[in-house]
Amino acid sequence: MASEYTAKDIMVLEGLDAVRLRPGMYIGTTGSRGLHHLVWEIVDNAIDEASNGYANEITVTLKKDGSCEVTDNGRGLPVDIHPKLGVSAVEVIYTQLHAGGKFDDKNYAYSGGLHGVGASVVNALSRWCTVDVYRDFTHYQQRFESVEDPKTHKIQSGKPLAPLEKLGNTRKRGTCVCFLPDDRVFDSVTFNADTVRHRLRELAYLNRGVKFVFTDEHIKDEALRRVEYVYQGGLNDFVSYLNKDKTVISEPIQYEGDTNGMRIRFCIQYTDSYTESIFSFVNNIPTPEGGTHEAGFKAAFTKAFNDYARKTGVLKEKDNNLSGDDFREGITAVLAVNVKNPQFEGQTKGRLGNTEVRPIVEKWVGDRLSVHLEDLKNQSDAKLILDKAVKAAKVREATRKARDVARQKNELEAAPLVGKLSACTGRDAKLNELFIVEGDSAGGSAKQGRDRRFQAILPLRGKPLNSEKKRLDQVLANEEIRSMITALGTGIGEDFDISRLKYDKVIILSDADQDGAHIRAILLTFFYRYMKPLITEGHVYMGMPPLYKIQKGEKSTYCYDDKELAKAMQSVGKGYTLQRYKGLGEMNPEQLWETTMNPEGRKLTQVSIEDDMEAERMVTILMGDKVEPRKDYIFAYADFNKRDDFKPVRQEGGKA
Ligand code: 28F
Repeated sequence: MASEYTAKDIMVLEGLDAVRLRPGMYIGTTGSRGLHHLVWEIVDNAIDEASNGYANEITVTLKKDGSCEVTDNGRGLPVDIHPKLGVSAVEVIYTQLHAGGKFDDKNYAYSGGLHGVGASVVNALSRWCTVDVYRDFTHYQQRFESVEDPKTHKIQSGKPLAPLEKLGNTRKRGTCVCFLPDDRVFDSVTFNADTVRHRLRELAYLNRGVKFVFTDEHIKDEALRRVEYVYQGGLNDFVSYLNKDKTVISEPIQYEGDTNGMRIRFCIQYTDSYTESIFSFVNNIPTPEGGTHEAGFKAAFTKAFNDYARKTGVLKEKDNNLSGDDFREGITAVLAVNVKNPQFEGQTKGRLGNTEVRPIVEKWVGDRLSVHLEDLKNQSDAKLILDKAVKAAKVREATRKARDVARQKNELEAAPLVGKLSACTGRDAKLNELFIVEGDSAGGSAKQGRDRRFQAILPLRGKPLNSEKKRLDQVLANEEIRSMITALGTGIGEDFDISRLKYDKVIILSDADQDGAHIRAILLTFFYRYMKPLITEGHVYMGMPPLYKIQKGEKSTYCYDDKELAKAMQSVGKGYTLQRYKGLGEMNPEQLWETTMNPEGRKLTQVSIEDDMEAERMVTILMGDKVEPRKDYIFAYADFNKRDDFKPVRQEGGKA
């Protein structure tokens, strides 16, 4: 039970101007991710209050004026005066960095926030911030502003306009924080409603029974403007949501508990698919790159099922163990752990590093799974999972040769496949780029137009196999896919080893038409299912060929979308010729180099997984074998011929 906090518990460390000076240090970037971190920080404080059992409803509202309001129905921030500082606890928490007592793990055992930098960062990076506290039948309020000193033009971040005020009586309980992000700090201060909505839904799954209410005041339609997420089933409901458009073949297995100062929860359920989907979290923070908690979970899982396979005679004394891959084929799993001082690693801080976590998770999960499999009532599912794993092992054996080629275990076998590849002369994987080009004619132009020192070309003849819902042997039987695997050099699935990647950038070049979009989707599905780190580590890009060329005399301008075309037509005036490119193949090597391959002027869109859960569902719906969900999705969301469905980022100058 949380003991009572009062102002004296708050450690006071430093002012807020340091935050505005180097915002990246506190919120990562001043781009969209950093902007939304402000929301997550306040929401996490509300969630801490809910996790400690004092609140059960959290609301997030995107206001018309661009501000974001977050409320909870908890005890309300403390309002007593800090003995040393002579100001209220509210003021200390919102004006002192690292205030908020979260650093000792007395009451706030697991703080989910931006690793505890506290709400004061939000205040420091906002034009204004208003805190309302409803506590002891009294409504308190304090407002903060980041104001520019007219003389020095220096901005004082997050200054209180007045001490905490009593505004009157109330029957409400809880805390309400409303802030307007500072456009002098952020590249854009426009919140993305889908980003907020998806994250709140995820938090509702991870915080069983807590109701999350999201309102976007920019939406007119009453029905779409407000949505509630509350799941009494917790991770069970999460797995059901992830499997909504899949064919499940077993009952969910769910356990949760506390051990060694950690909270561990997991839920697994099998589907008829051939790939695995595991989503792991630490203190509610997604860890798409896995880490020690996931490693422990997988190890426990493989051991428990191998032991069970031996006990039931499915595996004989002389048989080898089945591999983790085999047991995880078709699994959808959510693993959520809460730890006191998580260390996040990796490029996007998406991997848990704490070494002590692995053995604890491995033991705890292993104990529960082995008991679960022994339990008579679970026999049928256990047998079914075993049978699926044995089949997967057989398929894996059958593809050993092809997989070895994929892993380039024997260069000899790999050779013929590489025939299609026009390799580059450079050997520096940090510099090299692989263009995967749709069609032979475009492939030919790319080969001629490229800079062969660091640009390799792999032309694809027609559409590669859609790997979703295909067995590994079918995937590896496809020549296009095999040539890609061989060219990249990393191997796939369990064998995938990013350190063997031969290129820094893998650039997909396909036409700007439906077929091109379909090829992009097929390739991204393959990478997502069999080479996911290629995406999460930021190596996959989509090339953007121009749609039009405007020519007047000697001068020609390339336009990449309709907006650029309109601007170019305006500026070039009368007497121009306009060429619309139907496909890459219409450009000669020189043009293809200039417009699409030359690092100096090309436009590339880097592929990233903003929301792992949504990516999983999208791939399942758009590429899976169920037609209904796909049709519904397309009718609901597709806007045909909308070119700016992915925004190209202009490649910085200088060599790739
Ligand atoms: C909309 C955002 O921030 N809710 C919060 C509380 C409640 C207490 C608290 C918070 C001392 C220094 C830790 C109240 N009464 N929603 C929120 N609700 N913080 S933040 O205490 C602050 C502690 O930092 C609270 C008794 N004990 C704790």
